[in-house]
Amino acid sequence: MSFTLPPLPYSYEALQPYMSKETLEYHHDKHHQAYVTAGNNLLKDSGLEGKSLEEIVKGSFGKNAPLFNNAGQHYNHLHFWKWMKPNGGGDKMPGALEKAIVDGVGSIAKMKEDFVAAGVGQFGSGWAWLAVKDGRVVVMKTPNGENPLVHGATPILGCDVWEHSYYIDYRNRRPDYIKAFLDHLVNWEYVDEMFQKTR
Ligand code: MN3
Repeated sequence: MSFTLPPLPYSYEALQPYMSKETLEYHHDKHHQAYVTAGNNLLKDSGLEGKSLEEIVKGSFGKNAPLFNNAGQHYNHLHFWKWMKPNGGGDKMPGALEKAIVDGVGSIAKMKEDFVAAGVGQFGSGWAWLAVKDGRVVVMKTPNGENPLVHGATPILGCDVWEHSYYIDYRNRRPDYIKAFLDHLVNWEYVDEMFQKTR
């Protein structure tokens, strides 16, 4: 396979005022494109050509750092665009997903609190996650391009906390960015779609 950059599933203005057109132009067109371009170059002669993206992410982790960083970020961003939608966020979500979050984390409010704390507590660049591990929904954080796939879990929601994801709109206010992501941007139907695949 080779990596390709799909268009955003909404317009560049669609997530305003919580994520600006300028942020999406830089983040999607420049940053994600750079992971795709570098990933394709690094995939050549890596021994992982012909594998699925998930297999490349898992197969390069701890073995081929340059390829892992770019393939991991390609995976993360492919889903990140779909984990958001206009008029998203809030507490209204499919019932089975809500129940699994309550069972795993305690309550929706606790999940949001833990998710913000994970993103704020990730020193430097990385991601905050909801993931399914051993059949339970958990909150995780990872540095740089890592994701739950390489820690024995399946991601169902991720928030990019690299500065390129929020600095234009929020400057250094990372907590405000993550709260806005949860309250106004999350596409819970897509989270549920990924959750259902773990059942
Ligand atoms: Mn990013």
